[in-house]
Amino acid sequence: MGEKIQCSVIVPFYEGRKYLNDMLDGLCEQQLSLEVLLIADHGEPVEDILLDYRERLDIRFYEHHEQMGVAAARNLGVTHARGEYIYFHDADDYLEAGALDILYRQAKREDADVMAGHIRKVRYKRISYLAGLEQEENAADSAMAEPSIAQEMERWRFRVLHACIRRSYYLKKELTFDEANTYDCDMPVMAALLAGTEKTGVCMDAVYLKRSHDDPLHLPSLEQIGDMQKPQLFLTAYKQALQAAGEEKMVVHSLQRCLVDYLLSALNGRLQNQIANWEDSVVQSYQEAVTAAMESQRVRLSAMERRMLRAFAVGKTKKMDVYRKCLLLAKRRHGLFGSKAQRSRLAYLLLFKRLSVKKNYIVFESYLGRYYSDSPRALYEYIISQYPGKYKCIWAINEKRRRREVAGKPVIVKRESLRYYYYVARAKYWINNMRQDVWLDKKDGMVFLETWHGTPLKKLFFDMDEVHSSGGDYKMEVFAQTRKWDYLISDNPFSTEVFSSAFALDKSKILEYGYPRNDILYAPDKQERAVQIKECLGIPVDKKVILYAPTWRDDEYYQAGAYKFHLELDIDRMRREFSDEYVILLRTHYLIADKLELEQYKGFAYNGSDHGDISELYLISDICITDYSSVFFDYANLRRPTLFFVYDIEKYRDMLRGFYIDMETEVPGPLLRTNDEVIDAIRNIDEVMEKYREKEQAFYRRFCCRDDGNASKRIYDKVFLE
Ligand code: C2G
Repeated sequence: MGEKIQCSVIVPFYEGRKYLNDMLDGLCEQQLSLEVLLIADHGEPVEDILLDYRERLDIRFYEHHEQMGVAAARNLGVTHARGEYIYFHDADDYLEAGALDILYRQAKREDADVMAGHIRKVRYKRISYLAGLEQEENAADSAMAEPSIAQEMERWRFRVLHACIRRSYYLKKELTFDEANTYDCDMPVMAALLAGTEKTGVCMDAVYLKRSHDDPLHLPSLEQIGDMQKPQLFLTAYKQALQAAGEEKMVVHSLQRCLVDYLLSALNGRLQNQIANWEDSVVQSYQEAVTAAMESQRVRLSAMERRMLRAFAVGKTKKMDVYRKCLLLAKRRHGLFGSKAQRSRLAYLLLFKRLSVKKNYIVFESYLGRYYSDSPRALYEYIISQYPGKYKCIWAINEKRRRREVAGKPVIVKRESLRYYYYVARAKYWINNMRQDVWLDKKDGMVFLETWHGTPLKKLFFDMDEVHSSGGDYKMEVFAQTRKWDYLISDNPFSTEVFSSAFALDKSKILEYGYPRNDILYAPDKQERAVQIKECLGIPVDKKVILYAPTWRDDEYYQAGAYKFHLELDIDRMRREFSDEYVILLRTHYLIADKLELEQYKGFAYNGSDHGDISELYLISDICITDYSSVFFDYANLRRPTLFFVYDIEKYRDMLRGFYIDMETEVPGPLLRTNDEVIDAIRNIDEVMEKYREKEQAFYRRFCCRDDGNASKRIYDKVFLE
């Protein structure tokens, strides 16, 4: 390649192989002549990934033979760079198509020594970003007026990322990144670059996507690492940067703003290293630095922030704490005061938590209090029948009308009410099938039994590539919640493996004892029960039942916890074809907010969505149609035919979730994409059964091996008697 290199892209790499393709794909979509200097910092191997790009990119690969950090990697990159401009890129981020071209052209047009582009935060992989899944989140950001370079620097703490820096200018300034500073080596370099020239600019059209890591446990970004050295290193970098900025006021003020923001985050507990844990000498250095910064009137603060920082600067810790709490409460207003539930929470935090634990109290909860159902119900019914009067049982049931479904005479409370919080604060045992309320604290002596609610097909929590239905802190929230679990129930060896990775949970906590909710499927009187259930639902006893029980879709929702449902199954045709022999029983997932309109199919289509326990619906069904719901693992206990209506499998599997098993080859029934195929399969259900016999047998052996009708007993004995 004889042509002039316009830009040298310097990329340090340590770990996070899974992000590299996005970064390299982004670079492939730039037109300018560039060289990519990838400096491996003795972490995961990457050569195999680079091979695929050799044709399209001029990649130069360098290695450190021991881990030396980002600063050293960048310094090495600069010594090998030959381009007119140098450009620093992180290995886990990526570029919009043409972003670097735009940035470079603007730098040339303005004859800039430093031309910075626009950095946006992003949570998703490049394919999802390009498909527009984060557009809304970025809309506000795009509406922002063109900032000055100083503002852009404050926003990103003087990062050197995503800026075209004239190489001759960089070399003339004889800059190096401080290799002793693992976390904050950017600030002094950028400050020196900006202070030394007037030829700087910002180009908002050139967009760089900075990935927020949603799994700080397995793959933390540098920012997410909780190292005690960080505050000291930040301050060192700040002082170096101030020195480099010299008399350049704009740069000095922006640096001071960065210091104040850093300190506010530490004081408010948003940093990994909260200020309460800092050493005295470090606190003292910050007191001096912030006093100097506050003297400059350019740092804009709210009155409360200013008071808090002043109190900090003169060491008035108590006063500072009062201001800090006021600021926090003002922010958390919605968390603690607003509604009834929030006031109950406050009572929990301030009062109930101080009360002693009652050894015979058990709190039960299923699907956030929406149903009296599932494994908590099965365990409860086992306990009250085998140990009547031994325990005081409390059920969280939200709707009054559901209370009459509950067997025995438990205390019934509404979830998140005052009484709910009173009982969860006092009960020794909690039995829940979902993640518990994030506010709940576990005291010594309390026992949390998590039953969970299904063998997983779709990827869960720490195994999810990216989370579409929740915010960026989701995985860490899950991590904190699951630390409180003493036992987690698993239905089979497969679930045990998956749960230990998906919840990052030690296997010693997992009870692979089978599902209490499936005990009913082995009950000696299940035939009689089936007749009663049919009668209760108004289904003619002589009709066979097709159950349709699909799951929810992460990207189709109204708000958190309320999802949309679109009925793709052609009920009209089903009625025409099968109403002589069958009825259809529809059951939406508990997260679905939409109500089914079945009036026009009276006598053929029945709505089972409101029925507490789906296991009772399994009992009366002759065929089950589902999709990606864990329903089919439980239904397999009955050894009856299952059909999979998977009209959107590509989207569900590839974009939203990913699966643990291969649906094409491992499930016990056919994958059907159209209504024609569904109707055909029902018409020929015996042949379908025959065709899938071997798969069904293997599936049953693999996933139903622990269920035998006695799971409740096994679990009770372990948790309550041992
Ligand atoms: N369920 C139901 N009705 C449906 C679908 C599901 O009552 N139409 C119940 C079943 O008991 C099922 C459970 O809810 O086992 C979980 O539903 P999934 O569709 O599997 O979805 P999700 O709630 O996301 O749980 O490990 C399991 C996973 O966590 C999935």
